[in-house]
Amino acid sequence: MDISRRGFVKATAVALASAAAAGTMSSLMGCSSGNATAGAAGEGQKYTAVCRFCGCGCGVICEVKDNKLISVTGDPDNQSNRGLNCVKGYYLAKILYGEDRLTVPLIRDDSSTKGTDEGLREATWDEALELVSSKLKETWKNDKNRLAFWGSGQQPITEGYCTAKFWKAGLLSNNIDPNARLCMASAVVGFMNVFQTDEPAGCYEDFDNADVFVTWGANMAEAHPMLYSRLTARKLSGEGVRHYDLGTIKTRTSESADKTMLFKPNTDLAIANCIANYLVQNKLYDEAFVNDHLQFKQGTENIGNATDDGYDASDVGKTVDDVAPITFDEFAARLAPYTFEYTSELSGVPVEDLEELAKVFADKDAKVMSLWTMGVNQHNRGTWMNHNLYNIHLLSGKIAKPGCGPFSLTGQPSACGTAREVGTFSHRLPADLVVKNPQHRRYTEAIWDLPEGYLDEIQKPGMHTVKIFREMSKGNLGFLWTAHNNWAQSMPNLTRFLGKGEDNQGIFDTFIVVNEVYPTMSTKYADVVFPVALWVEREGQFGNAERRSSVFEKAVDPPGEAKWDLWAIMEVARRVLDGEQIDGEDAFDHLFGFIYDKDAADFKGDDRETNRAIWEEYRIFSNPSMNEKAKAINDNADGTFEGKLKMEAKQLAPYDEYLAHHGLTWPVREVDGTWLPTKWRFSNGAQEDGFDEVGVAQYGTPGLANDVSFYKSAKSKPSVVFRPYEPPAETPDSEFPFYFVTGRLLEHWHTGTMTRRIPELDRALPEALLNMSQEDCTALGVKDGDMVKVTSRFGEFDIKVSTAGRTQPPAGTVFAPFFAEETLINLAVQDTYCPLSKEPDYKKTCVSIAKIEG
Ligand SMILES: Nc1nc2c(c(=O)[nH]1)N[C@H]1C(S)=C(S)[C@@H](COP(=O)(O)OP(=O)(O)OC[C@H]3O[C@@H](n4cnc5c(=O)[nH]c(N)nc54)[C@H](O)[C@@H]3O)O[C@H]1N2
Ligand SMILES: Nc1nc2c(c(=O)[nH]1)N[C@H]1C(S)=C(S)[C@@H](COP(=O)(O)OP(=O)(O)OC[C@H]3O[C@@H](n4cnc5c(=O)[nH]c(N)nc54)[C@H](O)[C@@H]3O)O[C@H]1N2
Ligand code: SF4
Ligand SMILES: [Mo]
Repeated sequence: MDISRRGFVKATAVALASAAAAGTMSSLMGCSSGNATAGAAGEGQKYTAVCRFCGCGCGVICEVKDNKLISVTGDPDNQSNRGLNCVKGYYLAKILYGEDRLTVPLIRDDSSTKGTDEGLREATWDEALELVSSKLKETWKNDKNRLAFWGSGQQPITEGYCTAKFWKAGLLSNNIDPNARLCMASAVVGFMNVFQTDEPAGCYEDFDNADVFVTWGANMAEAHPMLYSRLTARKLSGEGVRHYDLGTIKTRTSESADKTMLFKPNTDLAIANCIANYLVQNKLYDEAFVNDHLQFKQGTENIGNATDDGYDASDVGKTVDDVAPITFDEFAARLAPYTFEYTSELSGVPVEDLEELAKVFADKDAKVMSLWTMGVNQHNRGTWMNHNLYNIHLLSGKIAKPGCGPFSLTGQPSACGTAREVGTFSHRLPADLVVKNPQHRRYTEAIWDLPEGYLDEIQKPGMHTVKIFREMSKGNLGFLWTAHNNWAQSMPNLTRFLGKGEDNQGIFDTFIVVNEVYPTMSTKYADVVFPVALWVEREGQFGNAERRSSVFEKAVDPPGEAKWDLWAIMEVARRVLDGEQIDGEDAFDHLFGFIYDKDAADFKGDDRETNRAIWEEYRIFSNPSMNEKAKAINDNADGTFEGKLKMEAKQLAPYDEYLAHHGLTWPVREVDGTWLPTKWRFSNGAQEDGFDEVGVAQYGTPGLANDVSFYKSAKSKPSVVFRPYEPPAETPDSEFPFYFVTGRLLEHWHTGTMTRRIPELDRALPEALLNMSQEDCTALGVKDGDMVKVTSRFGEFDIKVSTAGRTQPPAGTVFAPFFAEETLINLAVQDTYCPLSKEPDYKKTCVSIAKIEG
C-alpha cells in the first residue's frame, strides 16, 4: 500500500490548510482553570469557549477588550482538540460583527409580504412578546396539533433542556423536533437498535492509535478538519497506517487516502454485507466475541420509499421497525449472496479492492476505525447502513478498544449534547428516555415534580421535522417557532412549502416566529423575528462527537436589544402559562421558578448561576441518587440489571467540573471525590499498554470476556441485524439522468449566514458551483462558467458549472453545496426519508441539466 509522492505532498498541504495549532502555549497560559482570567500578555480578558461550528467541538480561548472579541485561539487544555483549530475557528471572533446584526425585534403586519425583503418593521420586545404569546396561546387552546417548535443541534444544552421542558411539560406537546433530524437521526436509531444507548463507544484518541481508517461517505477534510488533521498526522507518523476512502464522489478527503473506492449510490449496503459475508464464510470473525456478546436479527424488507405523506401510516410504514431473532446460521445464509463478484458488479468497485478491504476487518491485529457522516445517514436506508457498519465491527470484535471502533461523526456542535441528550426530539425525554415508555414518563415526572400520570398525555411521539414542514405547506400548522436553524434554506424540497403557486399557500397561514442573529431566508417568512445573543454573548454548553460536554463562557454583551434565546423562551412561557396550574401551583413557577423571576421579567441569577441551576436539575436524569423519588423508580425499574442502569448511563458531573477541566466525556464517575471522564464506553478498563487507567470506563461487570460490557444491553446483548441492499429512492432515467449529491465545503457553515459575513471566508469561497465531470460537460455542451438549469421531480434552480471544484464527481453524478442563498439548491432536493429514522436523503436526487443560453 503506497501513496504516491504527489499524493503525499497534496495530503500534507490539505492537512496544513485545514487545521493547525493556533496560538502558542505560552500566550495561553493562565487559562487552564477554565475561568475567565486576565491575559498573560496583558492584552485582554480571556474566557474559555468551544467553537460555534462543527461537531469536532474544538476548545477555544476568547480574548476580550472593551467588550469586544479581539481574538480567538485554540485551547490547548481542551482534550478534544489540544489547541488545534481550522480556518473557521480562526475567524470565529468575526461572526459576531457582521454589519447587519439583528438588534431590534421585528414584526410583519401583512403576511402577504412573506418571501420578500419588505414587510418587517421594528417593534419593542414587549409588543413582539405579547403578539407571539397570544398567537401561541390561541393555537394551543384551540388545537394543540397545530403548533410546533423546530430546534437544533446548535442550541446550547441548558437552552435545549428548558425548551423541551416548556414544550413537553408546559404545553404537553411533542411537536418539537431539531434539525438533527436532517442529520443524525439515522445514527441515533442505529445506536438505539444495536446498543440500546446513543452515541459512540470511542473517543478522539482513537485517531492517534488506529492502524487503518475507513471513511464511508464522510468528507472529513472539509467537514471535520481538526479530526482530519489528526487522521493525516497519524498516517504520516505511524508505520504502515492506511486510509480507505469510500464514497460516491471524489472529495478533498480522497486526496490523502491510500485508496478511493467510488461506489454506486446505496451499494454501500452491499459492500458492508460483502465484508460480513467474507468474515462469516471464512470463519474469520471473532468467535469468542460473537458467542459472548451478540444476538442476531432480521427486519422488515422491501420497505419502499417514504416519498409521500401516506407512507408512515401505510401497511409497510407501520412495520419498518419490526425485527425478529434469527440464528447465526440463518444470518450467514442471508449474507451468502454478497460475494465479491456480485457486490463488485452491483457497486462498480473492483473485486480486488473489496477483497483488500474485507481482509482489513479479518486481520485480528489491525486496529480499524470506521468513520461516517451524512453519506450514510442522509440515505433512504440510512438506519440500515448504520446497522451494516456495526455488523462488521461487531463480528470482528473491533469496538471499544483504543484505536479501534465504529465512529459515527456528528455534524453540529451540540447534536449530541443537546438535540440527542436533553429530549428535543418529538419522541424523546431527557437522557435517552422516550415518551412512549411509562417507566420513563414516571421517572421524568419525579424529576420535574409533576403529579404521577401528568405526562401520559404525551405518550405518542409528535410530528417529525419533514412532517412539520409538509403539514405547514398544507395549511395544517397554526404556529411555528424556530431557533438556531435556517429552515427556508436547509430543508429539502423547499418547493413544497416556500409558497409559490396556488396550492402552496400554507406558509402564509402559519404564524412563524424566528429567533435569529442575522437576516436569513427564514426571517423573510417570519411574522416575528426575535433578535438574539450569538455564541459567547451568553454562557452555554455544547456536547461534541466524542461525548465531551464543554462550557463556553459569556465573554461579551449582545448588541443593541438582542437577548439570550432562553430569556425570550421564558418570557413567552410565562405569558402562555399564565393562569395555568400544576399541582395547585402556578405552572410557570412550578417548572421554571427555580431560575426565573416572573415579576422582574428576568433570571434570578447571572448567566453562570442560571446555567448551573439548570444543569444541576438536568443532571438528576443520569444521577438518580440525587432525587429520592427518581432513585426509587430507577431502582425498581424492571428490577433487572438492565433496567437499573437505564437512567445512569450518561452520568454527568457538577457544572463547575466542566469549567475546571475544559470539558469532560460522559459517563463521568465520582471516585473518592474526583470526577473521572470516560474515554471508551463499554470497556471494562483493562486497556493495552500505554493507556491511562484513569479515565477509562469501569462501567459494566468486570470479568466478562474480552474486557467489554455492553452495560445497557447486558440482558439482551447488542444486535447484529441483517439488512439487505435495496436501491435508492430514485435512479437515473432518460428524463432525469444524473445523481445530484449535495453537501458542504470547508469555509462555509451550512446556509452561510455567519461565515459569508466574514470577508476572508467569503472571498475564499464566494459562490456555489455545480461540480461536474469533463465527460458530462462535453456531452451536454457546457464548459466552466456556463449557467445551467438543474431540474428534478421536486423543483429547479440555476447554477454555474465548474469542472475544477474540490469535489470530482464521476460521470453521471454532480455535486453542489448549499451555503448560498442565491443558489437555492434545496428547491430541487427530494424530501424522501429513511422510513426508520425519518431523515431525508439529500445525497441522490435525480436531476436533468440544461444549459441556459445567453
Ligand atoms: N465546513 C463545514 N463543516 C461542517 C459543516 C458545514 O456546514 N461546513 N456542517 C457540519 C454538519 S451539521 C454535518 S452533518 C457534517 C457533514 O459532513 P459530511 O457528511 O462529511 O459532508 P457532506 O458534504 O454532507 O457529505 C459528503 C459525503 O457524502 C458521501 N455520499 C454521497 N452519497 C453517498 C451514499 O450513497 N453512501 C455513502 N456512504 N456516502 C455517500 C460523499 O461520498 C461525501 O463523502 O459536516 C459538519 N461540518
Ligand atoms: N442540500 C442539503 N441540505 C442540507 C444538508 C445537506 O447535506 N444538503 N444537510 C442538512 C444538515 S446535516 C443540517 S445539520 C442542516 C443545518 O441546517 P440549519 O441548521 O437550518 O442551517 P444553519 O445555517 O446552521 O442555521 C443556523 C442559524 O442559526 C443562527 N444562529 C447563530 N447563533 C444563534 C443563536 O445563538 N441563536 C439563534 N436563535 N440563532 C442563531 C445562524 O445565523 C443561522 O442562520 O442542513 C441540512 N440541509
Ligand atoms: S469548525 Fe470544527 S474543526 Fe474547525 S475549529 Fe470549529 S470545531 Fe474545530
Ligand atoms: Mo448536520
